[in-house]
Amino acid sequence: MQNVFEMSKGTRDAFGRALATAPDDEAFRVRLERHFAALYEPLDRLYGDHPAFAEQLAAVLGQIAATHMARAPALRALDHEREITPDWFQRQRHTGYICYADRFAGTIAGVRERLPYLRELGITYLHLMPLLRSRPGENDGGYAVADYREIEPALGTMDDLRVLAADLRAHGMSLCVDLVINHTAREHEWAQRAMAGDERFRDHYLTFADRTEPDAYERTLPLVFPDFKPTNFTWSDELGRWVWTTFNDFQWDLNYANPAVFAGMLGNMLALADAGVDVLRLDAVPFMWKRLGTDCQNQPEVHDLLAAYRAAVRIAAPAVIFKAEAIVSPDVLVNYLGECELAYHNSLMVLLWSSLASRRTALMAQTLSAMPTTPAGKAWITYLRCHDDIGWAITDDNAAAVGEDAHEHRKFLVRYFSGDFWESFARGAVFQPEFNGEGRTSGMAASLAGLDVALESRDPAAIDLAIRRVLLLYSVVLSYGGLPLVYMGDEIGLRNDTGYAEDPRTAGDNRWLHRPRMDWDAAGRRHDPASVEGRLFAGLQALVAARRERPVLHAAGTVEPFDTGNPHVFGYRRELDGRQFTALASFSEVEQAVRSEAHEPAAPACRPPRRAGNYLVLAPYGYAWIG
Ligand code: OTU
Repeated sequence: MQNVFEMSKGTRDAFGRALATAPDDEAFRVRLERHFAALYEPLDRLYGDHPAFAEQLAAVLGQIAATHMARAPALRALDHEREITPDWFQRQRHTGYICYADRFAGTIAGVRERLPYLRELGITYLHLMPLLRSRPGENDGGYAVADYREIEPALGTMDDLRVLAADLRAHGMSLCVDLVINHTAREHEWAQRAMAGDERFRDHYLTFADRTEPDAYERTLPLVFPDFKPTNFTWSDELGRWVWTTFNDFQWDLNYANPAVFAGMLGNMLALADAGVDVLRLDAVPFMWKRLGTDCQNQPEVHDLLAAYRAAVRIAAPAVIFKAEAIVSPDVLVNYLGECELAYHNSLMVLLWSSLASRRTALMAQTLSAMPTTPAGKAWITYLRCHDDIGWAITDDNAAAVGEDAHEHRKFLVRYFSGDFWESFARGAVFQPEFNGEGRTSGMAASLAGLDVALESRDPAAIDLAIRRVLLLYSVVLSYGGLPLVYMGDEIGLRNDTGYAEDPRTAGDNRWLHRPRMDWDAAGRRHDPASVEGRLFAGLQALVAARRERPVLHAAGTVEPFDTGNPHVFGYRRELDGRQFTALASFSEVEQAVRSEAHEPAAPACRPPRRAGNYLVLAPYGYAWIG
């Protein structure tokens, strides 16, 4: 074996010890050697001085080997296939769908029955929102996990998940699930044992005898949910200590400076890999490491943790990839593609909505052009909406470069999308109004794009514009570059659900406005071309099909926004292996023209624009894919 020659002395010695206890399985040994440095070196940096390092490293290696040896034949075959097809998730064949299993289809078994619906839309990747057993009562939409080895009983069992994963696999589809890695519910066994007085488990969390340290941290620590609670710490009577709780008071942040926490969470990851999950969405990763005097996000140690996890899973179950959920500013976002194959492009999402409100595309073109290129072999998750609020991550520098004030623009967006602006078509809500003196935004895509207001007015022209807005935004999501996700219900224009206010478990959190139940009656109208559902479904289906046909949309291609000469029209070019693709997207409700020289249709276009002399004319909220 050859990789050993590239290891440093310390790594090689550790590798020698690891090999001595490794199972006698050639594929495993080759992989262990190939990825050992990527596993060991970050762990050594993080925990080299910790008294339990040797013991926990042995536990990590033991779990990796056990997972590999117990891997089902179908998953072993997939491991092998993906090792020789490492770009599988970058391919233009893939389009994803995100939903809560219960809201979409009641149970995990119910989801299986609805797969034909997803396939009809062209979906090949299914992200099911948290489905592990969460705490009873309020649980932040499942992001407060009490047991990582069990499925939420109302949704089914681990076997149901296994069967769903196999079914998806048989149809060339993959399965993504959430792994809430930054915190557990206070009902989790680790927290329970800590509260029962076990010091070993107390060290799984970040706890403090008095306010001295919390106050010191809080001098530079922002609040994610300022309207839920005024501090990042929660007093526990059982512990007699303050506990670090970045999110809700029942979500206890884990102490990743303790190698037992690393090893314990790895076990949870590997259990999901064993169930046949393809993609792990790692929740809230920026918060995994704390440092006094900082905002305690995006610390270098977070990247060491992710790198070590990445290597561990790559050795045990190489079919599995990671999706980082880091909703951070555009300058640090790309770092998450260092370790994870996928990361949410929240900048693109924010800029799409920003352009829709302002009808201007300069900020979008500026911000996207200034972003570093996507690391090779990785892909953005492009999306329009998800179960979370929209946090208006627009930096001062990018805003200033186009003559805007970032704070004022963010305030404008929050007002605009809550409907509080004279000509706003949107009907969203303000989430966490205390946040930065600005707030954030809740609401379904269709509602933010004006469908509620239009339907109430019974004005066919207004309804038409709302539909066009949703399709325009999805035209960019599906072609900008990356793995696109459709948020459940957007394909039929599902609107805000105000029912959340009646249920005490959800009433305090208006993100439930955009977590409706699937409306299968409405979905039943999807083949009626005169209905809103029919127009959106057919429009999206056509975009997904057009994407699939264009090899240039493989995520390995490059993308470059360009100046279309018209402030309302966003233009970008993609290129891959000599193939070219140009897209135009008009954020205006009236026709817009752009000079045609720069984007001569070289190949058949999807939605070809009308020609008028030297100009291409885009319909209201029109888009064109050329090439
Ligand atoms: C995530 O979001 C989840 O998507 C949310 O639904 C959860 O409430 C939360 O974690 C806690 O588990 O702050 O406003 O940079 O922005 O992790 C949503 C990442 C959030 C954070 C993100 C978080």
